[in-house]
Amino acid sequence: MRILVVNPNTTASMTEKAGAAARAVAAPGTEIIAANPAMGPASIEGYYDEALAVPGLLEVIAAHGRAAPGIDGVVIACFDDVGLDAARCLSAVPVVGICEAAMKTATLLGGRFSVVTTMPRSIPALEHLAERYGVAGRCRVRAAGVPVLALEDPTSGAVERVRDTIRQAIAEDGAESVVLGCAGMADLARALTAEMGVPVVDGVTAAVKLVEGLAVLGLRTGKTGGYAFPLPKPYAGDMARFAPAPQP
Ligand code: 5HY
Repeated sequence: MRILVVNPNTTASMTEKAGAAARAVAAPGTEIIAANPAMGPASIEGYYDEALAVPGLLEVIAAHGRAAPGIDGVVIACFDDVGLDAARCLSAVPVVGICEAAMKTATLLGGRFSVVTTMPRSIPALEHLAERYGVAGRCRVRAAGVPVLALEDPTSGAVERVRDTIRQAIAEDGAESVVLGCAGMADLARALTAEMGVPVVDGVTAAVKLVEGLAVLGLRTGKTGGYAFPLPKPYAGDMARFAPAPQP
């Protein structure tokens, strides 16, 4: 089985970190391909970055979808589940976003959970996703107040800020589990689970196990409704190369 883990931003160290976390939990025989686009934002913090990360994300998925041997599933390794719906239209194989994977995993581990993300500007988008995934009533979203790329710098103090925010979530929200709200935190889950005394969920690894499960069950995205393949039509200007091709 081959799973594409795509980081929609252009920071290679974050892609490597997500790839390493995925490989650490992948089943024997599962090959992880970690990739990021060459175009787009260096990190995704808020709606504007999110919107402009989508074309690069879709280009990476399309390229791997056309490649041989193909892929059996896709993980979108950004906690905003960037371009999830468009990716499910484009791809024939299961596509799972790390936010949805982590939030739904947390619902299996207790009643209330808190999400600890990076910047306050990321909170509204994640609250919308919690609504969409049907978990808003049992989830609180908090920000550690650290830029995404500070997680790539061990001298930045970012991890300590994340720790402090988790402790606050446990003390003040009654969080029975905590979800790490950024792919850049994928390497922290196990140590934080041991330290904090509550399950700390990382979305990258949760999504890999979900995609493996769907592939083993032989289940793929339904193509009769909203996730049908895009209709072929001309695209103009710089977007011409994104014009949907007729399905074989
Ligand atoms: C992420 N941004 O997982 C999100 C987290 C955030 O570049 N990778 C990013 O803060 O929204």
